[in-house]
Amino acid sequence: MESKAVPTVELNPIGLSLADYAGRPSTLCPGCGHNMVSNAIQAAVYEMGILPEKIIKMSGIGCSSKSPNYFLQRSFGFNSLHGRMPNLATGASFADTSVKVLGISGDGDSASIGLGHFKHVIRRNVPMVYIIENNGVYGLTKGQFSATTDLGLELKHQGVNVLPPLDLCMEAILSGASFVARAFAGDSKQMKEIFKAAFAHDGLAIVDVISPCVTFNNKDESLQSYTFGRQNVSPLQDIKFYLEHQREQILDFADGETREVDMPDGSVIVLKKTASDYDPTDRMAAFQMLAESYTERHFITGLIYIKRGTTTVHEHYDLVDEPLNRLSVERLRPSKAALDEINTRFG
Ligand SMILES: Cc1ncc(C[n+]2csc(CCOP(=O)(O)OP(=O)(O)O)c2C)c(N)n1
Ligand code: SF4
Ligand SMILES: [Mg+2]
Repeated sequence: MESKAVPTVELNPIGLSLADYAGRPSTLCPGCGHNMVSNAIQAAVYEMGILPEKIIKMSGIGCSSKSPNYFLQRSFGFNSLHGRMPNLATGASFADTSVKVLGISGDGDSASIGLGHFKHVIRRNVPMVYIIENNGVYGLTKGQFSATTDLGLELKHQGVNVLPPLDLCMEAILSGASFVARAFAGDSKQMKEIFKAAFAHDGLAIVDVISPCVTFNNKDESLQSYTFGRQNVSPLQDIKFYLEHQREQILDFADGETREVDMPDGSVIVLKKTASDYDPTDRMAAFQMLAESYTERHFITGLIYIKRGTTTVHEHYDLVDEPLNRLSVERLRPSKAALDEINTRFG
C-alpha cells in the first residue's frame, strides 16, 4: 500500500509554527492594506523566534487599531483610546520590562488626535515598536481627511483637501527617534524585513506603513493608494535582516555594495545599495531625502534613519532589572528608615 506523505510544519528557533502566531479571522474589508501588515507582523515575529507571550500589543481606535486582533492571538493586547496608545504603551513598558511592546496605530490616531502623544513617546525613547498603518483617511468613521491626506486630493464625499499633509517620518526624526522606516503594504517582503529590524532595535522604532484603504481612499492619484504606491515606489535600499545564528548567510545576499548595521542582540541589518548610495545614519540627509521625495512625488521606502546606543526611558529612570509588576508589596514599599531619610531631606 502506498504511504501518504505527511506535510511537515516548519518550526522556528523556539519550536513554534507560523500558526502559533496567527490571530482571529480579519473582519476588515477584503484588500485592506492593514491585513497585509498583520500578516507581515505574524511572519516577522515567527521568524525572529520571539515567544508570542513576550509581546504586548497596544493600540488606539480605528480600523488599524482593531487589527491587533488579527495576529498574535497568544500575546496580550490592550485596545485603548483614540490617539492615546503611546501613553498606555509607556505605562505597560514601565510595568513590565520583560515584554516587548508593539504599538499599532493609524494616521488619524497618530498624526491627528494623537500627534502630541506620538511626539512625546518618541522624545522619551520608550523601547517599543511603533507601527502606523497610514491610509491618509479616517477609515473606521467612513473616510474623512486625516493629517496625512495629500494636499489637493479630491474624494467623493469629502471634496478637496486644502491642508498640507504631515510626514510622520519627518515628525519622528525631528522628535529624536533613533529608528525610522517606511514600508508599503503592497511589498510584504520588504515590510517583514523592516519589522524584524525594528524588533531588534534597542529604543523606540517607528515604522510608517503606507497601507491603502480600498474603500475610502483608493483613487489612483492618491499618495496612499496601491496604484500610486506600485507606480512610484522607490526603495532606498534592498534590506535584509539576519539573526545572530544566520550571519553566515549574509554572503548569499551581499553581492554588490552593502552597508551593515549591527544590532545589540548580535543580529544584523544588511542594506544593499540600489540606484543611489543613501546613508541612514545621516540625520540631515534623511530630512533632505524626505522633503525631496514629497515634492518630487517619489514614494520612498526602507530604513530612513538609524542611530544606535541611545538612552531609553528605562535607563533614564534607572529601573531595576526585575519587572515592577512582579515585585512584592514589601519590596515596592520603602522601609521606615528609607522614608525617614527622604523626609529628613525635605525637612
Ligand atoms: C476621542 C475620539 N474622537 C473621535 C473618535 C471617532 N473616531 C474613531 S476612529 C477615528 C479615526 C480613525 O482613523 P485612523 O487612525 O487613521 O484609522 P483607520 O480607521 O484609518 O485605520 C475617529 C475620528 C473617537 N473614537 N474618539
Ligand atoms: S474602511 Fe478602509 S481602513 Fe477600514 S477596513 Fe475597510 S479598507 Fe480597511
Ligand atoms: Mg487612517
